[in-house]
Amino acid sequence: MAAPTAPRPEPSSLKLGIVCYPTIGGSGVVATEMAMYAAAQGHEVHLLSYDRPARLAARDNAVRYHNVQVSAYPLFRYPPYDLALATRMLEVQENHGIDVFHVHYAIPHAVSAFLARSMSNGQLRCVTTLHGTDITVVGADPAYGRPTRFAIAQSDAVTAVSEFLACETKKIFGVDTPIEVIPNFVDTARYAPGRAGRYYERDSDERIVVHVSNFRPVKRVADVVRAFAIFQRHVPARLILVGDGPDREHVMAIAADTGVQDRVQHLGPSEATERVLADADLFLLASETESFGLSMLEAMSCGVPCVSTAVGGVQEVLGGVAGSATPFGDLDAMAEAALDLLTDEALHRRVSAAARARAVECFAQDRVAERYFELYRRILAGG
Ligand code: GMT
Repeated sequence: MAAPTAPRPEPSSLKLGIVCYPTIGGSGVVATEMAMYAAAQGHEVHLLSYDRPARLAARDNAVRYHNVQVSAYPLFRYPPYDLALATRMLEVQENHGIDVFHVHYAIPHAVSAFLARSMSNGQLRCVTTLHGTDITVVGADPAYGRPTRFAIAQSDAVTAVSEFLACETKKIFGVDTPIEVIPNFVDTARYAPGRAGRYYERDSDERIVVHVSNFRPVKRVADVVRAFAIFQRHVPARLILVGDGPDREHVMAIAADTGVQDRVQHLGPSEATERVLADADLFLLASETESFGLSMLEAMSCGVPCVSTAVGGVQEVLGGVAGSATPFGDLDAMAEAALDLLTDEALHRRVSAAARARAVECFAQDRVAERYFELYRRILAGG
């Protein structure tokens, strides 16, 4: 955060505090993967959240988890999570001598970090990573905008996961704080083509189309189903929906309305997405806005061509080679792009190889994580 603290000698191994939401959304996934990667590199990593993140629980790792408990007092209609988090950050700072906290998703984490830092007499350093709706949807809400803008400006460093999001942040908040773009990353060894062998029983000509998300309204999963309903008339295909969230029932109702319920299969969020994606022929995303699209990157890393709405930072991820971007809400265009990829074998092979190559060259975990380590060290060196 902004107040000056004495520069410290650069330690080779860092003590990191990572704060995130534990849910299946991309910001929690990126934060948890970063925590596990940093711990595997020999750094001491403390992860703070209100629940143990799913990805952390699933694998053995050296990350130390700190639960943020919010007590419910009858007076509290809305228990103050931001205060409880600030207190937990301060305790972890005092007990473990954290070098840098890295908070993922600005609301309310950046505000809690500001409070913790104020309570620590400026001893606490914090990087804030902006992910998407913390700026474009929630951050733009007048109820949250001013403290979020303030806390972003107070961070020692701010990063955004795409150029689009960095620009939106400046536009929406009018901040002149430098925002470094550090994209999301993927474990290209785990998300790899053909790694899992055949995952689905299927007829030889049946195509598997996958969508992965948190089923929030912004994801427009119903549009994924509607586009699928259009192109499955021309090619035998099955739509696999992975994840869960508020729109799931609505989405399954749309599948019934459009007469494709037998061709749409919903898998819960705990399904190993790397296995599902590795055996897919196409990834579909119909979001209204998407600062990055982490699950799309995971599909690319598995060599799966993607069709997405041309919104937010999606094209920065696709790079014009990993699939098609079609206008938001234009379901015919989306269906046509999908059909092209599913019926032209040479095109599919070419785009599949390009998607994998782009994931490896631009978004591999080790390279991107190194940029965060550099940033932490710059802050510690007082830069
Ligand atoms: O902003 C959200 O909807 C939640 C957030 C999350 O926690 O999943 O998603 C955002 O962050 C992801 C990770 O950086 C990005 O891949 C998503 O594109 C972004 N979502 C939106 O912009 C809608």
